Amino acid sequence: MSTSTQRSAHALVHRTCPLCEAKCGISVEVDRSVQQVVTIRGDREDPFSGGFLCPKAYGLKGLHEDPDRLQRPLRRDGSSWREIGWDEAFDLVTSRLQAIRSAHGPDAIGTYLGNPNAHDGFAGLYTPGFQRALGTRWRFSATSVDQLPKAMSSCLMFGSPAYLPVPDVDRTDFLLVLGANPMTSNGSLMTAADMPGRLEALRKRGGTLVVVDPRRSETARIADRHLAIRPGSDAFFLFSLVHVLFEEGLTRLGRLEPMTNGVDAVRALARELPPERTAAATGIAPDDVRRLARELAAAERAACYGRIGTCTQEFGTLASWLVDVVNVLTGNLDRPGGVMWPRSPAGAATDRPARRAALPYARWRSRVRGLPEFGGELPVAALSEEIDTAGEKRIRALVCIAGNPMLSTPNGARLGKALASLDFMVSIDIYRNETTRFADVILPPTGHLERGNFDFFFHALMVRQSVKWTPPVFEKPAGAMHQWEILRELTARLSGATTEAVDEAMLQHFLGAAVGPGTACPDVTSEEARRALGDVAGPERLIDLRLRAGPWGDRFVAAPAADGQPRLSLATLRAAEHGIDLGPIAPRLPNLLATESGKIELAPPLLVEDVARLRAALDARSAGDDLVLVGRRHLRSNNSWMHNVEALAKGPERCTLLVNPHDATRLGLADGGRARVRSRVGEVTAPVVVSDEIRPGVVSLPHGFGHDADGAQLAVAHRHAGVNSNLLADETLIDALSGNAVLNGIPVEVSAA
Ligand SMILES: Nc1nc2c(c(=O)[nH]1)N[C@H]1C(S)=C(S)[C@@H](COP(=O)(O)OP(=O)(O)OC[C@H]3O[C@@H](n4cnc5c(=O)[nH]c(N)nc54)[C@H](O)[C@@H]3O)O[C@H]1N2
Ligand SMILES: Nc1nc2c(c(=O)[nH]1)N[C@H]1C(S)=C(S)[C@@H](COP(=O)(O)OP(=O)(O)OC[C@H]3O[C@@H](n4cnc5c(=O)[nH]c(N)nc54)[C@H](O)[C@@H]3O)O[C@H]1N2
Ligand code: SF4
Ligand SMILES: [Mo]
Repeated sequence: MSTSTQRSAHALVHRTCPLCEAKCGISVEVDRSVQQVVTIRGDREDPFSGGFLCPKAYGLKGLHEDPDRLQRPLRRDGSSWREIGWDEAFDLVTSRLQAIRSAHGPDAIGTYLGNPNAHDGFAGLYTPGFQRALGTRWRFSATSVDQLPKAMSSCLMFGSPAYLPVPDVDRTDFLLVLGANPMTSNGSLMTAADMPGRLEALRKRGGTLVVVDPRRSETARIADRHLAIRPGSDAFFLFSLVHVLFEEGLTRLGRLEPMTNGVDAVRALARELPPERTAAATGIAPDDVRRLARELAAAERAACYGRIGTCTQEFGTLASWLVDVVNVLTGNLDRPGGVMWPRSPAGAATDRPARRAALPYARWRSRVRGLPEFGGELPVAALSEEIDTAGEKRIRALVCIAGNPMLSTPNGARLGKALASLDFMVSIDIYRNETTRFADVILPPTGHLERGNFDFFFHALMVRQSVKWTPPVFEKPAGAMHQWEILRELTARLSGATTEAVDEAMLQHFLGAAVGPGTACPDVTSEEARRALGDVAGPERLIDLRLRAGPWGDRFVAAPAADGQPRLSLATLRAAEHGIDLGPIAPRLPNLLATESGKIELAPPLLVEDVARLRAALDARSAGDDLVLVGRRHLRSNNSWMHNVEALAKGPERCTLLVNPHDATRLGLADGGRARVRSRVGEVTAPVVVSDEIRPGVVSLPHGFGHDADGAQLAVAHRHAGVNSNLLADETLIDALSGNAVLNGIPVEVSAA
């Protein structure tokens, strides 16, 4: 082939990275003649990311080329696997699930949804219908090892689990970060490409960054101040901060005042927890708390933000709530430079939410431990026991979609035995890994560059509003199926319908909410909308509909916008391949509030009651000097599943135990040696790194490793196996209110190995 024909097969396409929440624009150079990625760079013309990339984006090339990535359905027979056709796979899955359902009822089938579901917007459209077709209430997901406490506190305070306030990092003067490491994670529940650049800009404009974290994390290192808190004590710390705000007359709710209930109740609760009373439990000096309260109150615009460290702990819901209590009391909720609610271009056009009648909480409970449902899901810490505890109502089959609970959820050893005992398991996944090796059938969807995407979730969390359409980079390979097609097929078969009927029902449902009387498009009829949307079934037409009826939608009218604002439809997005800037976040209160009272509930009864549990723990916390385990993330790693890409996995060992020098001496551990870590439920051995970046009394081990399982097909990951930190996580340790697993602050014993 001559160089010119080689070049003519090259093309440059602009997309969004699907790997994490930052949603960076990527420019992918492809060689069409061989369907390969030549290179991946940051898209400098993307208005949201401006060219920023982290190293993981380049890993998309390795992911696309990975010979271990599954291309055909796999069927297990004992310990051997063979490829089967899609029809045979669907027949098998539906007949087995139906048989179990008719014999034992729909709740005999459990479902688990993992994190990548949130990054496949097309599939996400088809998941609720699939869940309805299964009819089970025994639904689990990564939510309850992640943001469940924040969803719950937001629901109680503002009326919806979707109302997650996002820090306005680009305009704030003071950012207080608890239990998050955005320099490495690139931000979470805060979609912000280039967090390093945004934090640097904050410092450059004279702003202040304070980080509260047991480890001097990559973010703490660039902060003005780092407060090395004892794990699991954020609720004490925040209560003391609130105490000082009241005590020194520093609260100023401003325009929030008339829309807020419960200020006095919070004042009364905080009265008992001055910083002097909580210092032993938190490890933070009273003067540091007082100074922080004064600075927060003095800042023109401040934002308080908490993430994984504040959620995955014993008082996760209280800590998540108190983060926003601080934002309200300092008048920083819903104002520029504080925390705000971005508008989603595919969301509701106006803020006229239905007031919440009943909380989506504890409407049913798990069978064995009685853990509460929230938002239609049960806490995943209960999954093993719901399978392995005898009883007519136990879970006998599991549908696992883009999830790796073996490495992501507590007590991996017990879960492994439970999964092995199931009557039937099916995984929808791109790998045969630590979890999917237990499945009877694995259904592999197309890879990340072979599918289109639209970021429903993350558009609603963007620190600056913007929108981008991501068509596939490569055509779907012959004989492959997208995840949305797999879910549509399963839905159809389980409900005895055709796939056409599944699509039609979805379209009607979406049309009902988008056009006609009482909607954002009152003068548009269903028929008119249908004509405009075209008759190609599938996700694209639904997204077009949502965009057109959304806040920036064209409302099915051809007239150009008079105000210079874009008028969105899928066609306008297709024409803007780098994405469209939709401006800074704007205030939305009081209209947004969906609480029964129509006000911000600063002291919801469920949370107030839970404070008794917190208070009861204070003395034990203050006395305890036991070692506890926390996690950490690495820039080149993505939870449990980007470890099979050599370009990312190579380099120094990452699955190491960080130990403070003081503890190392006490325990007889040497840097470079090995340590045995034991908890109530398990034991692992890991290489030791002695460093004062971790506070005394705390050791840190990343999660998502432990790739040495028999039956997995992960050649690269196997060479960098590491150990599964969730063999140590105890399924009985939960935030009692939400049921979220405790993954930070696990009591452990450490000794030299
Ligand atoms: N100890 C400890 N445990 C933790 C955490 C922690 O901080 N510490 N963090 C928790 C958090 S925040 C999360 S979100 C969870 C994550 O928990 P999970 O979602 O259960 O695990 P992931 O590691 O994200 O694994 C994703 C799975 O999806 C597959 N996959 C990847 N992309 C796709 C795709 O596009 N389609 C399909 N069908 N499959 C795909 C991968 O092969 C893998 O099997 O882990 C939690 N567990
Ligand atoms: N590179 C990379 N990026 C990722 C991921 C990844 O695996 N790798 N995962 C993605 C996912 S699914 C998520 S949810 C996000 C998570 O995003 P982040 O929450 O920003 O990420 P983490 O690194 O888990 O940060 C948690 C921090 O909390 C600290 N911590 C532990 N216990 C406590 C405590 O009790 N109190 C306080 N105040 N701090 C505590 C830990 O030391 C750690 O520094 O990252 C996303 N981005
Ligand atoms: S930070 Fe990295 S993984 Fe996340 S979207 Fe950007 S390039 Fe992708
Ligand atoms: Mo997560």
